[in-house]
Amino acid sequence: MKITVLTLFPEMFAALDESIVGRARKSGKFSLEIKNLRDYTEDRHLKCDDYPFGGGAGMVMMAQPVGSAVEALDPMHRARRIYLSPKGKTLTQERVISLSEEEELLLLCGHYEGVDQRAIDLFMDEELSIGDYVLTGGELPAMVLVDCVSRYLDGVLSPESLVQESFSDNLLEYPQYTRPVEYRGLRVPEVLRSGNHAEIDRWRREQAEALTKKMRPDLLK
Ligand code: 9D3
Repeated sequence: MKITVLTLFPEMFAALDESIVGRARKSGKFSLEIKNLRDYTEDRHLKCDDYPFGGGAGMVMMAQPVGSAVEALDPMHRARRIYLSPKGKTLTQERVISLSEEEELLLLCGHYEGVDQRAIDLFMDEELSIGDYVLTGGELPAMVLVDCVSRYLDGVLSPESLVQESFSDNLLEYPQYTRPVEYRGLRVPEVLRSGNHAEIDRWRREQAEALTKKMRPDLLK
């Protein structure tokens, strides 16, 4: 997969050089190009935002840099073009999986009060939010999307991890422990050291059900 990101704050994306996503990129499992919208402005002073028509607080990102960037980077409209926006449909794991099957994604990050509606109408396919809370821009949501999608690309995670996830029945995960056996007086549950895998599976299932009932009863309905 190829993912292109359009943003006024490319340096924020350094987070995606690390950990599992960073490794997947370095080993060629997918490519990620972060493009600065400022490089596409035709304004003499490199301006990319302006005051809103009709008044109101804050600034609006101009249509021209967005349009020029999209036309330069995805001229044949091969990419699924997604605007990260608080008005979008909420991203779900189901949508993450379907997006991971696309060949190309182009992600537009708004900042300030958002992007001129004409750029969205003319150049975007879809709007996605990551949840009902207010952020300062679409950069963190774009990183969330890249992170979630990259887990489903071939060779990024072990197939076992994804299979286990799909068999987890919409339950929260059971508690995990590693060495040492005792930490500050708290011991690892004996069953996990018993070697009895039927017992271990049963214990984990019970823990997952109890935890889900307590913390996320909505998932059981
Ligand atoms: C005056 C109304 N504005 C402030 C409440 C609306 C507004 C504009 C731009 C609110 C937030 C933002 C910046 N957020 C995003 O670009 C964004 C976002 C989010 O804030 N929450 C969840 N998902 C997303 S995706 C993009």
